[in-house]
Amino acid sequence: MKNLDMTLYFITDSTGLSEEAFFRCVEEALKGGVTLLQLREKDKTTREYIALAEKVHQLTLKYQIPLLIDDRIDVALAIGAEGVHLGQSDLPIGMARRILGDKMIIGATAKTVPQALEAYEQGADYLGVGAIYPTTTKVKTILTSTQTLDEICRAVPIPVNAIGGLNKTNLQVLEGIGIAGICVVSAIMKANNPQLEAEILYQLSKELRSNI
Ligand code: TZP
Ligand code: MG
Repeated sequence: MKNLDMTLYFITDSTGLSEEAFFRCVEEALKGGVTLLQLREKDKTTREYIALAEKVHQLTLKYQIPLLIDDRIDVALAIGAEGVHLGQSDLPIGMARRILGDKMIIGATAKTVPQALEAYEQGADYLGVGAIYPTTTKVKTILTSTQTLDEICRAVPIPVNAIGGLNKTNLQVLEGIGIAGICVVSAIMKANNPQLEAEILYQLSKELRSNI
């Protein structure tokens, strides 16, 4: 198993932001202590995705945080990212593992126990499970109950992160569930002070884990 700090997993979304504002937010989040970062772009061409990923990678390397690329193993390989995150409609985890080898991080989305078991058996390093709450981030998703989240945590030995509509005011529903951490997009991307928000979320996520 890889030694991943999943405490605060930040997923970026550049929608509606200038490049300057986007990078300011990403760097502030890194300063605030996010422990893993995913670049998630849905509307970029491959060249645009690569150009942005290379710049984000310079920042994540500076803060020594793994960079994962959403959906695109070609982009991850091209820029030398630390890993990828794959959804249920993306390349199957087993195929991605064969292409990427053992060292690269592969994360998978799972919304049910069977999906979680399959992703684990095919070589996923961690799971993202949600949406726990409705989300304003552009995503095709359905809600996952905290009961299912709990069952998934018990079913697989790899780290499981909760995702979807999470922010500093609503993490109580995760208490007592064996998650490794939380994933957030808008809580940090839309914060007035992304660094402070990341600091707060990091502490809250750590407290959640210590109370399991
Ligand atoms: N997968 C399930 S919910 C979600 C993804 C990518 C988006 C989460 O975004 P936010 O802004 O933290 O609700
Ligand atoms: Mg995806």
